[in-house]
Amino acid sequence: MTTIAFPQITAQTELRVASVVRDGLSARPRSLPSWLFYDPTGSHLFERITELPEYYLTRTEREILAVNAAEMINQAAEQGGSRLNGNEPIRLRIAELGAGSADKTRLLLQAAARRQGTLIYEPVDVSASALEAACERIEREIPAVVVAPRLMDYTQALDLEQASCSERRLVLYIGSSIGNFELHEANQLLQRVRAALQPGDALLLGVDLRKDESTLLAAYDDAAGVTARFNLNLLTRLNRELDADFDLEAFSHRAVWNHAKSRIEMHLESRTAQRVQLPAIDLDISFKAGERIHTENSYKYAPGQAEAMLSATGFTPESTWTDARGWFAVCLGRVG
Ligand code: AVJ
Repeated sequence: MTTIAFPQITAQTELRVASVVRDGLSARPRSLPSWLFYDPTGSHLFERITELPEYYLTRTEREILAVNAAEMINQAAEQGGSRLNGNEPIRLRIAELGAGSADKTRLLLQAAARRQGTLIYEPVDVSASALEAACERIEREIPAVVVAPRLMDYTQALDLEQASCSERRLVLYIGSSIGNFELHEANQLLQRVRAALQPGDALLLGVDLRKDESTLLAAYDDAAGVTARFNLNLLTRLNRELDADFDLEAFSHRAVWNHAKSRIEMHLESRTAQRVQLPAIDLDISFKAGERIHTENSYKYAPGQAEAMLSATGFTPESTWTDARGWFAVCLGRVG
């Protein structure tokens, strides 16, 4: 699908994959960026992760949204002053970073559609197939929503056309996707979002909070082994796309809690001393037994930290919603 509709983007992605893999596997310690997980198999495995009993994140955030969606929408639309003079009601236009599976998004879109009748929803994603799937699903499930897909890599640039003066934009960045970024990168990303918005616009940010280590580790090393398959699928992808000869049996999934950095790390650990060849990028690597490739960071924030990040990047934190256990937080930040 992607190949037919967007050949340039496919070619760009191939070049980008080759270049990040060459850099990451040559570096010490070796690492690969976590966006490489999301090929079609990886995206499917991630959907399965969100349903695992140990993976509390999706369930917890969905519950927060289910309870508070109407309040979140009303607040985004009505608080924070207005750039209008008259008393014409403000209409929201909802953008989302990452098209996701839109399962949680639906709760917010429904609440907004209830408030204002119809709604424009702009999912922003680098994957044309993810956007197509989101359009199809949302328009079928919520007829009051018009989907306006935006094909771009929001980690590189965010370019949204200016909302009309009777509209206010609400950007969704939920699912603790921001947790994949180092703190300085997360700040840059929020600054970029801020720069794409107008005064009065808002950002709804979902973040996973710190909790006991055993709960965190179980969420990233589930009993059914789905997360292990998700992690190892990265090697399958390199075998396919870069002609590599990774032996999947010779690597193990590792999830580690890095307390100093307050993040879960995922690694792929070489079980034995071995050589791997990646002829497409002219690379030949020797792994020592126990040597790791760092494949993901998933930051876990302290209470108040997300609000501090919003303040530091040009937003005013207005409200935070959380669950009874205080495991996950959804924060509304306003552009002043
Ligand atoms: C999609 C980045 C929120 O960090 O929890 C799930 C990805 N990695 N299991 C996360 C993931 C391993 C997930 N995010």
